[in-house]
Amino acid sequence: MSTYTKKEILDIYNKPLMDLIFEAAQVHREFHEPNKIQVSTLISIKTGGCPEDCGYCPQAARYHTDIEKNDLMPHNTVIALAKKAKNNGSSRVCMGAAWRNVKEGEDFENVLKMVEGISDLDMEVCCTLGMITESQAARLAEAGLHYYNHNLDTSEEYYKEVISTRGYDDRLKTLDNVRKGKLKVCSGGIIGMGESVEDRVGMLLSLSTLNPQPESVPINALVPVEGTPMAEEHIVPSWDVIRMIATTRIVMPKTTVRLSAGRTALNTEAQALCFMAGASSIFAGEKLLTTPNPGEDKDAEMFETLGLIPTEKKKDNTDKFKIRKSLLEKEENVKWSRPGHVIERNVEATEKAKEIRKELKY
Ligand code: SAM
Ligand code: DTB
Ligand code: SF4
Repeated sequence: MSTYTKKEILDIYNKPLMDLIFEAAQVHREFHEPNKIQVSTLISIKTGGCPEDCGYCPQAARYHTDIEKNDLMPHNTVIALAKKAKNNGSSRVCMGAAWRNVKEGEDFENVLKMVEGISDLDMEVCCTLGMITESQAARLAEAGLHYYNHNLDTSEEYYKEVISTRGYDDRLKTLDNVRKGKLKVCSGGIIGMGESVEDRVGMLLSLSTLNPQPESVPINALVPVEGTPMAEEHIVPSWDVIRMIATTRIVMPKTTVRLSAGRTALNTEAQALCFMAGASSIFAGEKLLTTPNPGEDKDAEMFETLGLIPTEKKKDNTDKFKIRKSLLEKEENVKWSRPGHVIERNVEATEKAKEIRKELKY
């Protein structure tokens, strides 16, 4: 894997904008279908009351923000929201929980069942639950999780200005656990938090030198929220979002670049330049986790205007997949209460079952 130095990434970021977009678009077209956009829907399965002090986050308990706090959402509600998301064209659901880390116990067991339930809807599943251990990552993978999101957020140097309750090393350790647990890595960050261009580039250096590089990199523009320490930050100029997306695309050619939080501040023209420059995914719906997002109607209009097509879930819904999956269920003695609801699975899976899971990436 060839990677770029910090100086090289900085030079890319600072290119004349037309050159930067053109170069990024060339890389994008080499590895991705330029008119296809993967669409994910976020579900905030546990909202607010988080013990961490991330300066941007409305869900930190210590900031007085106007969000509705909730304990873990019931299984049926999550599945109903996932079905709705599928009907609205999403191929993936990302469940977010305002936890510092995943704790063993009832809540984690319930999250595993949610992962199974969504995966049985033939959708891809992603989670962002805070820090996790390698064995928790492995259990999520076994339940059918595809990606785990855990952002580096900014450069190692600027991290201390944003969060004091954990360090950059903690973040990197979780990413390592995610990899070892055989999950795909989704990790990116936020721009517009008062960081310098060097910090943006520092974050891209950290991400692009992970080996292997993350399969997915969300680029968020800060959504300043009343009550958080970053409430008074200015909305980041759209040019910075476009530069950041383009640079990400060039230094991580194969990754899915997600144009994430902050789209309500971008008009269709600015988003079009982001897609041109390599963004290949968005979050759909009226709400991200707690903050506003453009909503399905607006996005449908934008897709129509730009001739973009939402991608479907990667084709594993083949007969071969179904046959192998039913064999796997036999191997693991899976018992169902009704379709989609596993009530028992032999966790001491046989070697054969493990092999099939590996083969199916399931
Ligand atoms: N608690 C988990 C964690 O921190 O990893 C998962 C949830 S957390 C809300 C997921 C990500 O949302 C953060 O890492 C951050 O990048 C992004 N985020 C949170 N608040 C944001 C805001 N106001 N604007 C933009 N992005 C934000
Ligand atoms: C990511 O990088 N952005 C998404 C997803 N990963 C989980 C979350 C954005 C959250 C924005 C603030 C909010 O809505 O609370
Ligand atoms: Fe908690 Fe995650 Fe928000 Fe930080 S970003 S306060 S860890 S929910």
